[in-house]
Order: sequence, then structure tokens, then C-alpha cells
Amino acid sequence: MKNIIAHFFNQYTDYQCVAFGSGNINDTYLLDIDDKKYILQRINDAVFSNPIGVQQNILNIETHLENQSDYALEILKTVLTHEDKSYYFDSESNNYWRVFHYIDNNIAFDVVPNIDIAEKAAAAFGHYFRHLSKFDAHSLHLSIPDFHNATFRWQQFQDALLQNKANRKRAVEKEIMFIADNQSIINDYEPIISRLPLRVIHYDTKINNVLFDKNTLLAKAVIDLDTTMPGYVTSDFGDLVRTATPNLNEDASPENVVLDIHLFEAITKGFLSETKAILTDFEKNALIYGGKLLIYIQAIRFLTDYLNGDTYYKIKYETHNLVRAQNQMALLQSLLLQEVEMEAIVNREWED
Ligand code: GN1
Ligand code: MG
Repeated sequence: MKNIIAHFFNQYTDYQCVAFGSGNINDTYLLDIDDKKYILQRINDAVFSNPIGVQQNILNIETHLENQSDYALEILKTVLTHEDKSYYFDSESNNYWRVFHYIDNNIAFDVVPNIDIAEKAAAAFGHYFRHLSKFDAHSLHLSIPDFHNATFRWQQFQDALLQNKANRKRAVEKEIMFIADNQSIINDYEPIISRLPLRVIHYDTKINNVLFDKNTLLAKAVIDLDTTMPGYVTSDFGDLVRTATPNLNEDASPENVVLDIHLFEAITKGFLSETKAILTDFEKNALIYGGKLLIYIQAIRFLTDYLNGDTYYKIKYETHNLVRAQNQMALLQSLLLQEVEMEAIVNREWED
């Protein structure tokens, strides 16, 4: 660690470094240098095959947001190395490291504690979305190609079934059936997506990617910009539905997982308060599909990783990915039971 830190900081007398956060991909540490905090991360280059491109994207986004005086949130700022680089490549271990300034006095949530937080989180992601609406989508590196491409995720799932690498296929027959029963979500993908405008989106609008002020509980910053790249509104609104409306987090066992319609109303209100003026009618009509799509894709991704022997997501126990997949399936089932009510909410908030 000392060697890595030395590339970002020169004169310090004391440092501490502890594992931090609940990310599933990168390794994150809270770094304390002479009583000043930073976030240190090892970029997972099995997931992000072009870490330098990811860092270039992040710097460009930081600059774009800084140049907009009405961007009301704090910006996650990169700390440059002594060589003015946004990363340090450690050739001994072949790892890419980066450092961010720590956003002080913050709190993040894995489950939404109340309606107010849901609305504010959705408004924060909507604010970020709106402020990137003039950013040239084609100037960004594709940090993960086909990230939310349903057809591609479906194919990965079929490959995993065929290869059955971890010999777990027999144990997930019920789950395979559930995925097959809801395949219409995949069939609807191309027809819907082809009518949506390409935008620059966050692509990981998990509720815990908004930091709140510990005291005022106002949204403070949108974080985790790794996947900000060209995409569709369905992804950003959809991941909010997926993570900000359930009563339990995605690691909880599936029994009792439900979509809370009041939280759905709150995120719809929050997201549209920022984005209504720029969204097209067709985008509005695709919002609920986005929720279904993101939950379904996530169920497929967790199940695929389980079938492949847990090579992508960090896990804490053997069936962790399976439980996560089941959790997403329960959530999707709950959504499907409330679709009519959800549509009425979207239409009402849209007219307001
Ligand atoms: C990963 O690492 P984290 O928690 O920010 C994943 C998301 C998933 C999420 C599920 C690059 O995000 O797409 O929705 O786990 N990120 C990547 O919890 O695959
Ligand atoms: Mg992420």
C-alpha cells in the first residue's frame, strides 16, 4: 500500500487504510492521511478491460459538471498522481489504482429508509442525468460494452447453461423456469430500445450510489461514475426501481421481498422533477419497462454468475449469487402484480 500511496501523496507522517463500502466489483479502501480522508480503489480490470478509458471518462465528466454552475451536487473529485495521471499502474501486481477526495459527513443507504430519501435519491440521479444531457455521448469510452443489452445478457445466460461450468444447473431448475416464463421482457427489448434517444447515463443508479448529508439528510453527491456511458433512460430509472423500491436489500433472502408502491411513487416524483422537461413521451412510456428490464437482467446476471462458479461478483458465501437471483425474481414478481397502479402513478406525475 505504501508504495501505491506514495504516487499520490508525498509529504505525510501517518496513514491508515481500511476496507470500505459495499461495492461488488472494485476493491475500496478508506484512506486517512494525516487526518484527511480519501477513497483509494483498485479498479477491477477483469470487469473494466480499459481502466485508463474509464479514468478518462471520469475526468471528462467531472469537468463537464464543474462547468455547469447550476449543478447543485458535490462532484466526486479525482486526486492526480505526481505525474498528473488519474491512476497509478502498479506493474508488479498489474493493478490500476486511483484516489478520490472523500466527501465528508455522508451517509449512504442499501435500503431506502423512508419516502423522503427515495424521492431525494431519484431527484439526485435525475439531476445528474439532466446535466449530462448535453454531453457528447460518443466522446465516452464504452467502459463495459453491451452492459445492459438484454439480448447479450440472455445469450450469456444461455452459454452458462450450456457450459454448466460449476455443475450447478440441476440445482436451479426452478429459477431457469422463472427466467423462461418471463422471456417476453427480452422479446420487448429491441422494439422498445430502438425508439429511445441515446443519452449519457449513469448506468448504476443503485440507491447506495447517492451520498446524503448525515445531518440534513439532503442528497449530497452522485458517486460511482465508472459506468457513465451512452445508454437509455430505462437503465437509470430501472435501477432505481430495482434498488430504491424494495423493502429489503438485494442480498436478503427472497421471502417477503416486495416492491413498495409508495416508494415507487416517490422515485417517480423525484426522477421526473428533474427530467420531465427533457424526456420524450416514448421515454415516459418506457419507464416501467425499465424497472422490469433491470430487475430481470440483474436476476439473469446473478444466476449466470452462479452457474459460472462466481467469477464476476464478490460473494460472501457459496449460494450468495443464487440468493441474490432469487431476491430479484421475487421483486420482479411483486412488480408484475402492481404494474397497473404503477402506470397510473407515472401518468399522474407526468401530468402534474
Ligand atoms: C455491481 O459494484 P457495484 O455494487 O457498484 C455491478 C452493477 C450491478 C450491481 C448489483 C460494473 O455494482 O451493474 O447492478 O453490482 N457493476 C458492474 O449489486 O457490473
Ligand atoms: Mg458500480
